[in-house]
Amino acid sequence: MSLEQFAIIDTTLREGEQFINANFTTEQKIAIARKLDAFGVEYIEVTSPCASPQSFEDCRAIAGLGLQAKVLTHIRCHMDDARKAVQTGVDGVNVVIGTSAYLQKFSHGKSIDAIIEMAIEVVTFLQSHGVEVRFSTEDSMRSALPDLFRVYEAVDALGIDRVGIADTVGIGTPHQVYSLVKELRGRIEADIEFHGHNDTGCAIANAYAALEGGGTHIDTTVLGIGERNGITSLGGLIARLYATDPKLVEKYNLSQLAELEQFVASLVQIEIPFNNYITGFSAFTHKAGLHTKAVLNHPSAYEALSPEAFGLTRNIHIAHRLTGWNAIRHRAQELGLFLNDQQIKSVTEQIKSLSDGQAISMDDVDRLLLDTQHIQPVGEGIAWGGH
Ligand code: HCA
Ligand code: CU
Repeated sequence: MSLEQFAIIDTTLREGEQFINANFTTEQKIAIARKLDAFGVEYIEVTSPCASPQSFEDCRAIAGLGLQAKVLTHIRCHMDDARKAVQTGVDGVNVVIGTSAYLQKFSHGKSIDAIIEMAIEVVTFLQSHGVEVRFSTEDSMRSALPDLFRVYEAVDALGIDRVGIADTVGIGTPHQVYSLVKELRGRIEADIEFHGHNDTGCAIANAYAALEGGGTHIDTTVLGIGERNGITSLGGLIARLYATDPKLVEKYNLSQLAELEQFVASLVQIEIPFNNYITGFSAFTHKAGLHTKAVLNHPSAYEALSPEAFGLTRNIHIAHRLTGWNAIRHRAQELGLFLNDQQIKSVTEQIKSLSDGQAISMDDVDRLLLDTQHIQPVGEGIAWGGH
């Protein structure tokens, strides 16, 4: 039943800071945190206080903002880090250590037994400071299952709040993520968080599969920014959930998504991609005649998501050779013109021929319609309005 109960942990201020162009000032971090809070994410994760002196101060500043969202920081499984984390005033601490053979060998050199020993010490220490605690296994999808379960079961036995599965290199498929979460759900009591990278384009699908398998918390960033090509995007997850059932995301202020994304995009100097979920510039543009006809009759005919729900509008694109006469008739009505079907069809043919040779604009379409109106014989048409 996690689809009904999930929470979003937005990590734009931690994973997002690992995006190549991210170099947020304190003021920018605070502005992002406030916008995320206004959007309604349940958690905001910020960079480790151990990363740099300013990171420590920023973590403290954000923890002290009095946001609705809980503020988490993210640390290595190390007592020095844990001691620093509890000095920042955060609500919770996300602890991580690699469990795959790659990371055991090339990152920290620790055995699974040693990892469990450190985990117990760090988690117990954090619990004694009254913060929410999560323990995650970095590179989970390439870790041996018996190792993963041993680690998760050891921290679960401590009464930990949450464990995390991290698809650190974005290699998992939805089916694999679903199976892993499902199996884990049957073994432990704690909540289950999923953090998925997007190297192979599955980050949103994997996050959704995690929820279907019984996961409770999903990591996102605004526009999916993060290390390499990033993780599950906040807007993408929202789109996926909205399409399943708008009620699942009614707890969020959906009309603020576009502004939040614009803000972060400008800070990290990127354009919002044309094919972005919800806010891409063509996300609600309908073009082919077959589509525009049905959308004008009933938008859901070709829309899984309603632009209005996100404070956006749809665009009916008709100035091209794939256009259809129903959409041209609709445009004539918008212009206050009354043309009969034969005239509309004739204008449609003219638009198609014209745009076979060159790109044409909406002005060209309007001019053809207006010209047709002017040449029609007296008594055959009624002008509805000025133009
Ligand atoms: C990283 C760490 C992490 C941590 C995820 C988590 C990952 O590689 O920078 O804490 O669950 O992707 O493994 O972002
Ligand atoms: Cu990550």
